Amino acid sequence: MIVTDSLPGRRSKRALVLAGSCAILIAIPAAWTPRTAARAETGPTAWSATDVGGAIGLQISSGTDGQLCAVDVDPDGMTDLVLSMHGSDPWPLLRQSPDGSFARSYEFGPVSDYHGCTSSDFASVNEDGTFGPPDGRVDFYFTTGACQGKCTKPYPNRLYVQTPIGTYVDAAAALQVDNPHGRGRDAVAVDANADGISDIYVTNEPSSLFVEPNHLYINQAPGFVERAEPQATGQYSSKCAAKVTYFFANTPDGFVDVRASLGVPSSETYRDVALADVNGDGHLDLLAVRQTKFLVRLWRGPTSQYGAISYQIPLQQGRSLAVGDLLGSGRAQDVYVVDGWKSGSLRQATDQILQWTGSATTTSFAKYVAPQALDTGRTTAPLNGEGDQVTIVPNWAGTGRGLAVISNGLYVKGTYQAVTMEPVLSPTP
Ligand SMILES: [Ca+2]
Ligand SMILES: [Ca+2]
Ligand SMILES: [Ca+2]
Ligand SMILES: [Ca+2]
Repeated sequence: MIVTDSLPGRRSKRALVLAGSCAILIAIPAAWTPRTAARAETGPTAWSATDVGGAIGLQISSGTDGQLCAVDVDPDGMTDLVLSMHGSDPWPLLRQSPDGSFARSYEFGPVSDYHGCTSSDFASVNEDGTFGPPDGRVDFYFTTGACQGKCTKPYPNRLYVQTPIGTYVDAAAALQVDNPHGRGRDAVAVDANADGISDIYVTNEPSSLFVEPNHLYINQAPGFVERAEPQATGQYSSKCAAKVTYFFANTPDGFVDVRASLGVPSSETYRDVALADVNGDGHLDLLAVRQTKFLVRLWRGPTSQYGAISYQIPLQQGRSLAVGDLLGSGRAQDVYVVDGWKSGSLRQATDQILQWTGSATTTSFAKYVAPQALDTGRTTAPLNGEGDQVTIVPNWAGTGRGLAVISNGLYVKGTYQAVTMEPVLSPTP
């Protein structure tokens, strides 16, 4: 998953942490301000997880290997989606209506081996077709794989800059962020040099023919220049191959690996990771998905930090997690965990939704079972796809509750799910 602090209209802070294991890349602001909304004093006593994908236009079957984008493009206050189709189809822009349904309004082509998407205001399109500085309109950056690094054909990343009429023009080559032989994986929009303008950090998987490191592209508005980052770029691809997760802090001297100083053991590798204040004490906690477990490392002060596992549950084939406000408490502290398909099983393991129920001295979560993904028509396992990534759309349809959008087509096609937590009201006595 990707969390970015550099959405349009929100000035970024300088320091951030990046964590990576090939396809994991997150950025967080330096300063953390706890939200103050209170938990409802009264309310429903039970919740049910429901897949509403069919009703709202998201029940789409596709290969999905890659990170979708969730951002308000209009902007009308409702979060819109660019769905990952991997290399199956063009990636559609689906705009959210007030009733919570999504309608296709644009397609990002051509069909290519897209793996990642990140959004921010990177540039603008001038009347004469040249590119100018950021203009307040949301743009999109797509990373592209490169035939596993085994061919000489270029597979450029795309920087789709929004025009005043809501169409998009690819500026990647003109602004020098196309990286045509990089085996692109995840990317994140982040203001690395604290000038108020979104920059781009892109990760590349190692390949056999072209050895491309990761890149940090600094936005000159318009145009990008690469900033040399020995820690974060030159060595990163080989680290990715070694399946190591790093925590990079952005310092005046560049990115510095702060994993050890955070107390996180180097033996622990993550398939996905998030930093969120799940217990509401004002400090970010570390949540992670490994292949066989979901774990929480609550922040335990300046000396012990993330040094202890506070909570864990076993997984069959852990894939991804997202943190958001799924139950309408006013706090982004509910967790959706994607458990995927384990070889030998007929279907995916069941995803789980976790709600913090602990206190200042105890650590506990209420667990809710998520609906299974639909069968895809396959006659061999996995019948319902594999389980891939989860993204939480905040305040879906103005309900105050988030919508978990789950892709399931990692290596074989799967159907998107859109899971909402619905209150189960007790009958009046
Ligand atoms: Ca919108
Ligand atoms: Ca723009
Ligand atoms: Ca910048
Ligand atoms: Ca906390």
